[in-house]
Amino acid sequence: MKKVLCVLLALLLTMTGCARQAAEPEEELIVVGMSQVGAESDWRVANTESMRREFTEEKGYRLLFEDARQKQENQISAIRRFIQQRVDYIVVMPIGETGWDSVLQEAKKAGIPVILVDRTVDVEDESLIAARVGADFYGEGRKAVAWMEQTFGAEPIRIVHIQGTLGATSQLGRTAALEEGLARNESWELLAQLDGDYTQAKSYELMSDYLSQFPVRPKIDVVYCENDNEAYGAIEALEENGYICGPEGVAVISFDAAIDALLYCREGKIALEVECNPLLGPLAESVIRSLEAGQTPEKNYYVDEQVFLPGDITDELLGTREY
Ligand code: GZL
Ligand code: ZN
Repeated sequence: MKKVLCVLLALLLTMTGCARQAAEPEEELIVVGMSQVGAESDWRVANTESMRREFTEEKGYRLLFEDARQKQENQISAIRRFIQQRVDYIVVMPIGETGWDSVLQEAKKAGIPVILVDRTVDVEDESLIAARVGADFYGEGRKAVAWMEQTFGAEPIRIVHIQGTLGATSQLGRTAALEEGLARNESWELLAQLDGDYTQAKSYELMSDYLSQFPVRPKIDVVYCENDNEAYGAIEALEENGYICGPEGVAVISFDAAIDALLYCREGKIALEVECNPLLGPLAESVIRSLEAGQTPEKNYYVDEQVFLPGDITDELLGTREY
């Protein structure tokens, strides 16, 4: 008899228990549609991880994440799907700066705020963007060029320039800084400008093709790589062709400061690392929080970034790195 009573009591408890849950309105999740460029670099993978860590159910979000595989048309169709699904916010890491006006007009008409992360877009109507969380890419480039001016002064130097994805804000800023440096220093010679598209494979291939055209290896003083994955590809191609990357040979400059690149830098294979911080999730989430609270966020949020020389790369520093 006692057993029956216990079973009945347990049954009653679970019944009221699940009834209580049913009675509590399911905590309204904030639905965020997120369009990511792709997975072209270590930086991009770390950026995705940072965003996913922030927009979780525990923190009150339902994240609809779409990877555009490096194609703007995939980003535009993802944004249109987010509008149809009537998400609460759209977060875009835009691949390039142009071609966004109409789809962002559609988002505005639907009353869905758009937050840009990382790169920016070039639109007529600034009100299409609620806020941007990213970096000063032109400033990053200027840090690299300042190091070149300090290191080489008016010495004649021969430079190979490997650009990032053409039209990306990060490529435009880093390229502008170098081109200004070339205009300022007539003893600097630009040997080649290659479109590395931020990938290791493409940079390896282009650097190898470039070097293969010479019967005798040309003197190269600096290879200016617009991200670390390009630097990995360029270093492999240079070393295969008998070049030394280091203080006695080619000075490789790179952007992002991923852990693998910092290790190359500690060995001296990369002369200068300009940090570009991918951990933009917390800032992006704080913008949505402020919009949820009815506040007007800043137009631009910039992350702090530094530069690293071989001597800076200690075990302590490496221990603090998150990507
Ligand atoms: C920079 C970002 C760039 C990184 C590359 O914020 O746009 O794109 O520097 C990435 O690694 O591919
Ligand atoms: Zn940056």
